[in-house]
Amino acid sequence: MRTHRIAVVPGDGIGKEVVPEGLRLLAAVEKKVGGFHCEPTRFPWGSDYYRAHGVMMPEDGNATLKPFDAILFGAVGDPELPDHLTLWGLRLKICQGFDQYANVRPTRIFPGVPSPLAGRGAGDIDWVIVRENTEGEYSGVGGRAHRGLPIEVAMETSVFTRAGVERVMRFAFRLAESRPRKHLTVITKSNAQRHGMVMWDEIAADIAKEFPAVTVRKLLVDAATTVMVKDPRSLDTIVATNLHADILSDLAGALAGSLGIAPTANLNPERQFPSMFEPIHGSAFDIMGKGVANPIATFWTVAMMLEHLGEQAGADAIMRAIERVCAEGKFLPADIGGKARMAETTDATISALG
Ligand code: GGG
Repeated sequence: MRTHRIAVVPGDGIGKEVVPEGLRLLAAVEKKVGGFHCEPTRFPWGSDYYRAHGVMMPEDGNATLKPFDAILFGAVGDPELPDHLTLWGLRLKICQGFDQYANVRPTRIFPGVPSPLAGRGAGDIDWVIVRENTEGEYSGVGGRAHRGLPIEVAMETSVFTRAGVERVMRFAFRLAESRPRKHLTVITKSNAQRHGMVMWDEIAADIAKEFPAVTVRKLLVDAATTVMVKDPRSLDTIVATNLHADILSDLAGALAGSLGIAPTANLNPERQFPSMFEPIHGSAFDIMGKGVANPIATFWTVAMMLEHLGEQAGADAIMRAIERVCAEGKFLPADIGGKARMAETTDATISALG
């Protein structure tokens, strides 16, 4: 029996609801597929922990997480606390501390899930967005001076390192090469941002020479929003900076039906540190406690985690079950046009494993 140690950080809001559903599905997959066991250890970090202890996670939290094989994360954000405090105190502390530089965000329209794009359905969107995940606009470099005075100033500096851009580009090219279309769209804004983004473009063009089988398209981030809506089939693998990819992947999720389906993997590809898996959606306090959150993003997230752990059969079983539940349509949550409660969607997905 292969055992994988999983650190579980449900975090805030509906993160505390969808993560237990993900673990419930995971236990069912283990039983069905056999041969492996994921041993979860829960950490109650997040905004409630902050209210009790003054920090989102302990100072030595990353040292505690380091020996685990993977981290399953829920969501972070609380309407009573400043967002920059909660995000930097937990999610970004883990992503940056563990050098999880490649954030992989697949998007697909599943048969049975309505897209808000008129006339579009399954097959029209099949994208993987690679988000640079440790620097760029999220480098944390900057500061404020003359606080509270009329001459107050705030600076937020984007930092692009050659090593940081090269490694995420290489990761994205490799991923594009592994997919049938072998096509990579490089998102940029080098017409306006003439330092970091120009270096980004230059590095993309250099790395492209290592991958002759991959066709490359360069697209300004603003134009990319139009292409995503009007010509979604022209896109396949997409690489973008931390902020650009954050925004584009929300749009991608919405176009594929709902952010409630979209998963993400924060990868340290060299496996020097554990990687972290989470639904893209946030804490969604507006629906917290109602039992109506969509657990499908967490199910797909668990599938990505299993794939990373080498449990491909388990990952495939989850994806097939999600597709069945969506196609059948009887137990879809409200955000994708159904009436099912969260637990009913989980029960249906567990039944669909069989
Ligand atoms: N599960 C994802 C999550 O909790 N995201 C919270 C958030 O505000 N993320 C913004 C970002 O990472 O840029």
